[in-house]
Amino acid sequence: MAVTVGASRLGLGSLRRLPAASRPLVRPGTVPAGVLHLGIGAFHRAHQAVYTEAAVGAAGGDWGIVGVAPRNAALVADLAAQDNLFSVTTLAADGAATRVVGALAEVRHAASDPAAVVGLLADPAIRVVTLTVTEKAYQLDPATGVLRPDAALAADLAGDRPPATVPGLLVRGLLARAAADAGPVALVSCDNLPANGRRLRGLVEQALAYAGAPEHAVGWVGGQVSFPGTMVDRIVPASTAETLDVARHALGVTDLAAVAAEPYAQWVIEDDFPGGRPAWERAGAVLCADAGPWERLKLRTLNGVHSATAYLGALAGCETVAEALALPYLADVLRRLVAEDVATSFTPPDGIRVVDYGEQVLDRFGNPAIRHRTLQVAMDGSQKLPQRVLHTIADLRAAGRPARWAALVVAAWLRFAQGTADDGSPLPLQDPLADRIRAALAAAPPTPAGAVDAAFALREIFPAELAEDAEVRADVVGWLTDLTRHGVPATLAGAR
Ligand code: CS2
Repeated sequence: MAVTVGASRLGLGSLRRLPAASRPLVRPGTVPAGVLHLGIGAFHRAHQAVYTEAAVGAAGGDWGIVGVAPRNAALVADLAAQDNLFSVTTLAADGAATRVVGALAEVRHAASDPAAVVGLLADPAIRVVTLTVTEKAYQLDPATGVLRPDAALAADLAGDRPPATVPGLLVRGLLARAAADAGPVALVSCDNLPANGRRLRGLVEQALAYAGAPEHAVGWVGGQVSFPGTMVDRIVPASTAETLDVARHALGVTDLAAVAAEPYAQWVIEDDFPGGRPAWERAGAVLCADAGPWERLKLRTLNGVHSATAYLGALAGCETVAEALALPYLADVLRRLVAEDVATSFTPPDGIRVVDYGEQVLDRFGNPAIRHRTLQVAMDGSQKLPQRVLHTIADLRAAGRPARWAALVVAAWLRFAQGTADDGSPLPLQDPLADRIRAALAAAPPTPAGAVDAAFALREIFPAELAEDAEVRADVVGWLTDLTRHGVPATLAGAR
């Protein structure tokens, strides 16, 4: 007899019917809010929400999360209809496990209700604000760290409308918090940027100045707000219909906010929380004084190799990262990128060998259960290349060393940005600078050297020092010539 499962929806009412191993670690709805999170995408739900739930489960505390979606109204509606519950499916190569997470106390939609978010930022109960808002939200010149607001942020900071951007919300919220003297708070960037804490501080301080904030408010922020840096890590692809199917199968109810992730997770956090924090160390996070070495390790190795795999894989017609890794010779080339370029470009955290870390990264990328699309990782390349690849090149060149493998990644990005895969099919350039990049390439002479010179002239991406380095230029032109003439497989085969 056919039984229909999954007709009902995940929510408080269906918790009792879940398999015991799939139930939340805390009683949902009973933990008062203490954390405000901006950007409740898949990554937050499978990372900070999981850590925070485990911390509260182990050590208690009023650290429920108020989750804010800047734009995605459907996600807010889906979560609200599920009493703020969602599931995380952990996908190991040899099986999956699904658990409902009870970390969210509330959800909000910033675009339709900015006043609620501003109110929360000024609420004394909120003592930690975490952010996953992607690289492009920070709007700082990568070379100088100077705020370069786009039109939307400039309008927010001019103050003649309700804030529509994340920095705009932060500024308005902090001004309200200062006016209410609502107690100290930590603003915690969980985005994949180097020195993300310092960057967020730079953004907030400059945005306050730009907005003409009164001196006492600026002083209050200076004394009451901390900006701990963090390194976050877990591979969490965008959810698909298949993700929801797997969750429904495991739970017996429908979860429209389900996410799936790899088993591995890491969180390194600078311990600077003037208003207190969840006991994240009880959930396996590392609390330390300086997350910098961990950030460099992760951004240059994991993310650098990820981007390399994504661009080369997409050009070769591979849909997923795991599929791309199986391209002949790609893993060999990535190993040389790690051993010869990445590992020699910086000093890793004590006790870590970059080459071993790189092997672990390749293992994680090869997980066949994770269907991470190359095009997802390829997105926003202009915002990712600096910390993932260009800093490696800059440090190697400053030490007088070559950066040949890192130059291959730049060439692969450039060929991707030119818009056609090896088989001639179109590749989408999803990037905040897409128009600038396309225009520069369209105006360039139709040769690899012409394309490299045009790209290197984009100061928002390539600092002058790197762009004027003849050896780097020659390496990138060489690789781009190979990729253009022979395609990815032959380039990799010839590269060994
Ligand atoms: C990826 C990251 O999409 C990307 O650019 O490189 O999201 C990556 O999966 C995470 O940083 C892993 O922690």
